[in-house]
Amino acid sequence: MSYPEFTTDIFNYLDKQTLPDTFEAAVILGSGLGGFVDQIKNTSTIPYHDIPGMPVSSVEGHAGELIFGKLKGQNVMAFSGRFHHYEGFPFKETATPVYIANHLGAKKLIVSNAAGAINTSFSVGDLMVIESVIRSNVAISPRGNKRHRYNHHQWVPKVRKIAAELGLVTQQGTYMYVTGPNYETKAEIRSFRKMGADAVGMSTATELFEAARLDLKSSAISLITNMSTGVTGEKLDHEEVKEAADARKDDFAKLVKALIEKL
Ligand code: CYT
Repeated sequence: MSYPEFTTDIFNYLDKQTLPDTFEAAVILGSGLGGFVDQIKNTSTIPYHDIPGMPVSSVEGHAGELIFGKLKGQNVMAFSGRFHHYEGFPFKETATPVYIANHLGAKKLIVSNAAGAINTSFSVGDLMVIESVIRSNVAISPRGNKRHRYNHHQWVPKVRKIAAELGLVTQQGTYMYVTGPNYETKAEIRSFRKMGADAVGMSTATELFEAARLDLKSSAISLITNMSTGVTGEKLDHEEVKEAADARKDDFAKLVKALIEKL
């Protein structure tokens, strides 16, 4: 298995902790979706800043935590707080949770994010299962691989079936990755729509890319927290993103729980 060098210290530290040999799933929690960890039982929490070599987030109040515990009797780990390229992390560091998940024996990875809708038939609060990814910055691969591959798309029909069984309606679509940190311009959104994108966000692409490289089965869900710039003519703000995430957090938790069990 090949991991970037900075993971050595992280793995050494985690290998000294008393942890299960395998985990049914690892979950990366997007903006406003951190409340999911309340679902996990018998938790033990490691703050990111206790882990030597772990990237340290610059965003105030978002130091981040790695949570281990049980969900429906199965071992899970959750990353509350991820690493965005716009915070200054090199792309390979934005995939740190993926390296950790794979190293600690996670059988699958569930990635979530808050995203803006480009597709005008979407609504705030929709859950979009990510089918494919467009990278506004095609240099996001941390390792300079010529070939790109993903595996999350394989699981889209199954994810949507699991959601439907819970009575949850989902969208399916293409996630446009932008580096951020600022929201997109109206013209950018218009051009992304022409390119075939359904939602836009500033995370997830590198994580999915690296999961596939490590043969870690992955699936990704966007929570539509706002219509993207120019769709409604209203101004975007971070509060709106948080409110939308809050309103759907129970359904999101229900879906992730079912995916951990059934995917
Ligand atoms: N919304 C979001 N763009 C948006 O419009 N959550 C990320 C990026």
